[in-house]
Amino acid sequence: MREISRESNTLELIASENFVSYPVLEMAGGVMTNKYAEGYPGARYYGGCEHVDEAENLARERAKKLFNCEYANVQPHSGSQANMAALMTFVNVGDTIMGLDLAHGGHLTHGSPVNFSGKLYNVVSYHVSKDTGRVNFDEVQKLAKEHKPKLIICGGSAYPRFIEFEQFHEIASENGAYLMADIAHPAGLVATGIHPSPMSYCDVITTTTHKTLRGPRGGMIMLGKDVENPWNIKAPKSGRIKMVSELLNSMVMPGIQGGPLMHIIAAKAVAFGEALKPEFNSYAQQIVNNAKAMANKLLTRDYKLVSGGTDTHVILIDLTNKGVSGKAAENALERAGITVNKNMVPFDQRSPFITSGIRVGTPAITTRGMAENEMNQIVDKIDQVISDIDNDITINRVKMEVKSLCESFPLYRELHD
Ligand code: DSN
Repeated sequence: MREISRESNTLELIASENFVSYPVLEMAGGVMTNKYAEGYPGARYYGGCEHVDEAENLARERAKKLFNCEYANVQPHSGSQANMAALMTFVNVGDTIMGLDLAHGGHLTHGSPVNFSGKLYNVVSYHVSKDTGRVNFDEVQKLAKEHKPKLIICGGSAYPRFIEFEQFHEIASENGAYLMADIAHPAGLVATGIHPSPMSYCDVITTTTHKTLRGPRGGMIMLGKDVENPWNIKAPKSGRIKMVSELLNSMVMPGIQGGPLMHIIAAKAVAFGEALKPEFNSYAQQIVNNAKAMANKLLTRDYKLVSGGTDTHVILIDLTNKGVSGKAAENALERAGITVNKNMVPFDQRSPFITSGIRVGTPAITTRGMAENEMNQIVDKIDQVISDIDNDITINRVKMEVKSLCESFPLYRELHD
């Protein structure tokens, strides 16, 4: 109950979070949590799988329709595990991969030295340009030519602009590299056509199922087109060359996972069904409208935004000119009932534990029904806290205002009835 109260009475601006619908919440908390189902529908290592088979087939079919792709594996427990299975399918330990530096908006699994991806592979990181805050394609081209990576990852966790699939595809093709897209952040925008689709440009696509897609927290792997594997790996009995989808399936299970989380897979099926409805298009468009409204208002208050704005749900604010660290801003805003995360900005002089920036996002507040008018009010509140960061009176006043705003946009009425 304390967590429901926290979620209900605060403004959730963490770009990677969202509020699932009540049916998704019910399914995620349902009895399928009890069921073991190692294997895939129709080929399990356990009896009693008829209902979970139906759920997994439904999730797969809906995912394929949503993203217009030929293959979807809905078993990865998280985005990190989707990335691990994709990388371990396409590249061998010791091979060279390229990804966006974590400190420039990438993700841990895109080659950070503290992650499996940085430990198993030879990582060459690319960056954003200092002047534009967008991917520096001159550098990507130069590094790809010099290091001849086996695979390039595009996408990230704090990149406010559309992922440039076409430009990455050109560079990957010219240099003989596979291209993997991690669309965890904009997946809901991709599914609705607001963000370009990676399907015709990338060899493999991974995502999470929450964030802008508004499903339960989990992962997924997709192929725009399933093809015979280029490594000539054959099926043991028939000698037939296996499809890439078969290699991905066996890398997810038994390669890196055992029993899939069937309650979460069933909840993914429910969420994908919701995302296929026309209302979801309006929701996804409003996420972006809200982020743009928030970005514009922040600019009028002299906040510096990495890349100058946003195309998506993410805004990365560089607080250097405000003389406040990301950590101090996150703490003060949290005390005022506004939840954000501290985030490094490109070329940050501070450590990841302090940072010079904060990342904000609009998926969750958009789910509550908030629109442009509320975005302006929220920026006012953020600004009041950051401009008067040591003043408890200001922080407590904003906290009361936040609670009152939240009460006008109730969350999970079903849990209060
Ligand atoms: N940790 C997620 C995020 O906040 O963006 C990505 O995995």
